[in-house]
Amino acid sequence: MTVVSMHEPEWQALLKSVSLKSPRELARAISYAENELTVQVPSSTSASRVIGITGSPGVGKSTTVNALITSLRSEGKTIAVLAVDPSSPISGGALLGDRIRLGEHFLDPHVFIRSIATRGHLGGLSATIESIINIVKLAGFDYIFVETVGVGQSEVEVMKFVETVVVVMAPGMGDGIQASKAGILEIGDIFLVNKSDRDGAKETAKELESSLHLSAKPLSWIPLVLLGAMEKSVGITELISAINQHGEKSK
Ligand SMILES: Nc1nc2c(ncn2[C@@H]2O[C@H](COP(=O)(O)OP(=O)(O)OP(=O)(O)O)[C@@H](O)[C@H]2O)c(=O)[nH]1
Ligand SMILES: [Mg+2]
Repeated sequence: MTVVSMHEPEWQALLKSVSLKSPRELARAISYAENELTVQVPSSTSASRVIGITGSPGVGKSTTVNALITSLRSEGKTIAVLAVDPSSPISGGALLGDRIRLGEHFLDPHVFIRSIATRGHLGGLSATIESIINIVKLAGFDYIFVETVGVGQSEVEVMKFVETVVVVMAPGMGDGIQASKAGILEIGDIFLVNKSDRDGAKETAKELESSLHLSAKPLSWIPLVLLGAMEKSVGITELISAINQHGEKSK
């Protein structure tokens, strides 16, 4: 998509028109922010909950987001999903089709799904993500999920802009060791050991709990470790309640 440069009044008008009912304007504003590193977006006072979902490739982050959407939609909540891949310069559609398994929700007008192309400008990623989250907040969704792949430094950067960080892990992937290296243990508010239908999930959860215990600081929030099988929505109620509980605590 070619993004034409905008004058300030035009940009302000576009921001004003961003709402739940105008996905087109929302998409346009996001594209603009993706391309213009210096856009100014007023930080919103909206009540949207912003939740980061991170973890190694293939652990089930998108499956988790999918299960969250299904459950929250049944409560009438509105949801936006931003899928960020800091390591990949691939843009838009292809990435989205590949990475997000949210097919059934694409046609739901109360669910906004967007892949964020970072076009390799690592330095600008944080600022861009912050602007984009603020734009989506202006639209007033109940929940905004930010999915980012991997457990490296750039994911840690992205997670600075969310209120609640859910780290997804899976049994038998050596996630515990990787996590402690990348500082994921420090940023996680909730740890979901997914694929509990597979061997080793309980052990992974136990290992994780002891690593968290070792690195424990005096905290106002003690990170929660949950087990789940998101493909079958097993543990989804507990996950949503943990997310909401963390939101209450951080007010
Ligand atoms: N056995 C089992 N498999 C699962 C579960 N949840 C997800 N999977 C499978 O794990 C694979 C990866 O799931 P995704 O949700 O795409 O994982 P992801 O973390 O979003 O992957 P990337 O975005 O590529 O990093 C898929 O084949 C899923 O079907 C689960 O609860 N149990
Ligand atoms: Mg994914």
